[in-house]
Amino acid sequence: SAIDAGSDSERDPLFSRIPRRDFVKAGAATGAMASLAGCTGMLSGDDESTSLTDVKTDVDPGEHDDYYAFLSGGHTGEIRVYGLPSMRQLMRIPVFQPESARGYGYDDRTSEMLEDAGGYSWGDAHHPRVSQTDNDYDGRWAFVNDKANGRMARINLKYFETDAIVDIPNQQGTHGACCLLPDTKYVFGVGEFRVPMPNDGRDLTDPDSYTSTIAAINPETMNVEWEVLVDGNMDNGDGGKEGRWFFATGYNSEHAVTESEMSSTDTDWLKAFDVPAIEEAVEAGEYEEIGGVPVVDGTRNSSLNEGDRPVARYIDVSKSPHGVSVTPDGKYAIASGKLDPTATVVDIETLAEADDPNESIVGRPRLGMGPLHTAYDGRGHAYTTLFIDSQVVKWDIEAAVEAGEESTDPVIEKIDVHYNPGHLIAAESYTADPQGDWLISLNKLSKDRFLPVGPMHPENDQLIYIGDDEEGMSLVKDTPSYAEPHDASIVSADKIDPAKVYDPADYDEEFVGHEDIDISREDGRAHVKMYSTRNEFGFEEVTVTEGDEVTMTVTNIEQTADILHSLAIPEHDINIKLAPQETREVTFTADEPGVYWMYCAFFCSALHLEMRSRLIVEPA
Ligand code: CUK
Ligand code: CUA
Repeated sequence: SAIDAGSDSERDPLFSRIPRRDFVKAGAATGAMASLAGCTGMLSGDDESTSLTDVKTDVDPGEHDDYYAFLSGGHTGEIRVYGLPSMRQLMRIPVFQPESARGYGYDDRTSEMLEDAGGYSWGDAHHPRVSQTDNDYDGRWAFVNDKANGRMARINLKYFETDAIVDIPNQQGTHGACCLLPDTKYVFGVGEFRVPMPNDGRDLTDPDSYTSTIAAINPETMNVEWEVLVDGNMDNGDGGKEGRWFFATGYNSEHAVTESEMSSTDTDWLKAFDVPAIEEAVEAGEYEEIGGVPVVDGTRNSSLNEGDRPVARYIDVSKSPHGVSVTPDGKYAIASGKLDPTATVVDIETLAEADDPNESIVGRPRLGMGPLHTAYDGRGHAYTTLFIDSQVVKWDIEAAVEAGEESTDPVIEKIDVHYNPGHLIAAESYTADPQGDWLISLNKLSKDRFLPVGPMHPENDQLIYIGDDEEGMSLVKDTPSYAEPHDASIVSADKIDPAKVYDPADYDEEFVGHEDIDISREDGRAHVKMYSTRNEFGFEEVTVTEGDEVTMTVTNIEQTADILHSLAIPEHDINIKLAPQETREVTFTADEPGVYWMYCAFFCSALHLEMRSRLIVEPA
């Protein structure tokens, strides 16, 4: 291994295998750069005053950004929407966790959705991927995985809200998430943690028989169509551009359960799944049904991996590879070394014919310490985060293929980031036609870059301009962010068309207009239908009886964009957000007699404070 473990006192808490002194960078990049082969003085590090006169990095008041960036929120469970290049946070979209400003998890529809998806109160959102048609963003959906509870969620980009979550059978920890292109036929959930299959009490102490799966999810129905069992843990994934191959990195080919055993061998696998071959196996009934899903055996010794059309190919790469991404032209899959200073370039086209999939390895650029994730500018360059070096390295993909073997020659330039980057993402990097202007480095540590706010620091998302190959990369912005973005997708603003108000036809709830207000009560159930508008609810008081199960159906009848109301009910743990033309329903038990002032929590007008109504609960 290229990495030696230091003594305990030197170890960094985030990356315990690395002596701390090796990766805390002091000054500018200049010193670190001097030793780089292929470096031609185009370093931003030695010239902090790099002119960006031609580049508009700021967005004036009242102006719009050029891009939407969808950042995952890690274990906050949400998605954040930024504008680029301003890096302003435009919106937060709760996904796996209840959130009161959106009334997400408080009304009947969203609380039932969260309940049906396992009833967990949190998730670990890592990889937001936006749906594509013909290898370009179509603005329909974003998908994101839950690494904690083995789930995949779908966000509707008309309303910027989560509209479906699937609890993936047989997966405990869905890590990688991505789409099979060109047309998002499937969303793949890459299972990380190996568990007994099914995990029902069998094989508890026999780790060798644990397995993990990839799951193919239909983006329209969010049903899991099939899964594939594999050897080893899986990590990140990316789909080919041509609809055939899907790639997943993995570690723990040892099938161990401790860290030291998991990294004892020198190689692990990049797995290449042949999607049509898997579909044929499913079609032919060559699967076992586990957890209600057809599961195809893709382990190394499976009979489905014999013959000339194996369902899964195991490519040997240096130990514990982390990120994998397919180049915009669809030619290569590039896996990053993590514990090894190289990346592995796999020629996708030759995979189908190769007798030994290792023959498809065509390049191994030596990039630096701790390579994690790779993004693209569409001009033949790759950008890889170096977690340990705290840098982003720009390198030439074809030069890596020409070099063939391990080489530093493809490296063009490195830039310091602050500090310890995980993912990075370039504008439209996941499409066939990246924009090549902006890149965000999602740095796990900010250390001293911001005002101190206690022992928990923000992370630092840094904006880097990559549009000028002569001048090189330029760091233009630091953005503190709350724990803990892992990945992002950056989409041109004109490819997304959000609704300004709700279309009642898109949801099941019954629209309650001025004429439709009603209170009915039958068999201990009360149904209240009312509207909300500036500055009143449909009823000034609502009377029910102690013990009633009360359903309130409430519509915001405003036609005006941006006039939101809510219905907050004290002591009943209820706050439902109501955007213009939106109807929501909430059901609760009126279990304590008394008077409860229902009010509107959005500041909707000068008389917002007076927008209220009484819930009167009479003793039974
Ligand atoms: S993983 Cu977190 S930095 Cu979940 Cu994509 Cu690499
Ligand atoms: Cu409606 Cu405040």
